[in-house]
Amino acid sequence: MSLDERAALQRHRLWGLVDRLIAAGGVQGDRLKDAGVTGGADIHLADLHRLPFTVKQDLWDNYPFGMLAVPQEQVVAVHGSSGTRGRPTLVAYTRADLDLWAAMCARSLSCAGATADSIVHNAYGYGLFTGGIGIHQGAVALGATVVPMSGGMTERQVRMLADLRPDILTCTPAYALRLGEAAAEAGVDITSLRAGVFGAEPWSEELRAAIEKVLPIKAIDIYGLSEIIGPGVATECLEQNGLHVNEDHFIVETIDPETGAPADEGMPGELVFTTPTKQALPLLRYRTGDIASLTRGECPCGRTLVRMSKIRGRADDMLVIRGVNVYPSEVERVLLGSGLVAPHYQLVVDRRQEAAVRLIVACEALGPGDPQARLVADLRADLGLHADVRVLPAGTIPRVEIGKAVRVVTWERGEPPLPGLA
Ligand code: DLL
Repeated sequence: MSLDERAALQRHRLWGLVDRLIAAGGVQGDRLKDAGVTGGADIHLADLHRLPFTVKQDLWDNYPFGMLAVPQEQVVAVHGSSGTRGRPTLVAYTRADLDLWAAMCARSLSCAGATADSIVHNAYGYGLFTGGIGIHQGAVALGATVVPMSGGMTERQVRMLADLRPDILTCTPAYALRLGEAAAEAGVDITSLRAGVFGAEPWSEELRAAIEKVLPIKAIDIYGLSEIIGPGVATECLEQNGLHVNEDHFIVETIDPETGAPADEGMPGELVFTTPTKQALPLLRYRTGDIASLTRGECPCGRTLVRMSKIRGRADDMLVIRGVNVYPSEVERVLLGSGLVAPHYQLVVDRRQEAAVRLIVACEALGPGDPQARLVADLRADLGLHADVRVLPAGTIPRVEIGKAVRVVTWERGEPPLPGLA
């Protein structure tokens, strides 16, 4: 679609959204009225940045169904995220929302080269989490064959990879690594695979390289969050140069997380989404907490959709260690970039002495030799980070079988969270 055509479509849809929110009369409608907006006809795309934000706290305050913009009998499904910390965030879908979600996930899969002839091995978790069922419905909408594996039971997964010969693998990046290693250990042939669609957690370019080493695939990044729809908000194409945001349905902005002012194009900022076509839970300017940058301009693949960078991290996942701010994914980049350690690591924030919080980087060496001193120096040179690096025996760092990887753990008192740290 040309940029002008899409802008016209977005404006038309935004108009409808503003009218619906005002008519629904919930927290978002009230805020619009307080801001002096009487109807969607007043609002052009250029005015979007003046409209009120919506935040996760609004969903919690109105839990479970207080933010619906349709009568509850029109809701056909709920999903949610348990959150690595804090309360669950519950979201709701009408039948039309499920159709939209399936179409968006079908787009994501086709970004990775999937077609109606594909077999999609789906190892995202099925359940309240949006990953499994979202991708499942997308594969069905595409006309592909979906294998609904869910997470865990890795041996059985490897067996199915060998027997059904899928071309597309969908799971978290950490589990992709696990599956790659398990397939190698079992000595099975997984050369049918062509692409993997990996997301739900931050992952660096270095982790991508590690995955592409153990699996014969292009590793494609998919981004989404329950509040906006689930997976299918943005996906890389095979060019692997940024994630195309499905902005005909999810209008994206980046803002300065401190001031809320628009961030400049190409500069990192907090992603903010507006969902003009969702029915049950449409959101106006929803602040995600996720940090990325946006780039306009055509991609060699031909898509004109705005592209977002890989997520640097969530604003609330940032670690502050002796005055240095660092995202876990930045530590991952330095560790894996060294080529000296295996792609399994954990960051232990030692808070046993509140006045002297320190970071212990627990990892496993790839080969003989002790990379400890080199990694300490690299982290200091690259990130200004003073960290203790502990190289542990192979297999010590817990491997991800189900759900999202836990990259950061806190040590508050007592025994260390991993053996060998004391
Ligand atoms: O994780 C939806 C999803 C499922 C996306 C499967 C991709 C694949 P939630 O559980 O609500 O939804 O968690 C959303 O996860 O705000 C980000 O912080 C993080 N996240 C999701 N995808 C990525 C990604 C799903 N590709 C939260 N890179 C988001 C980095 C991601 N972080």
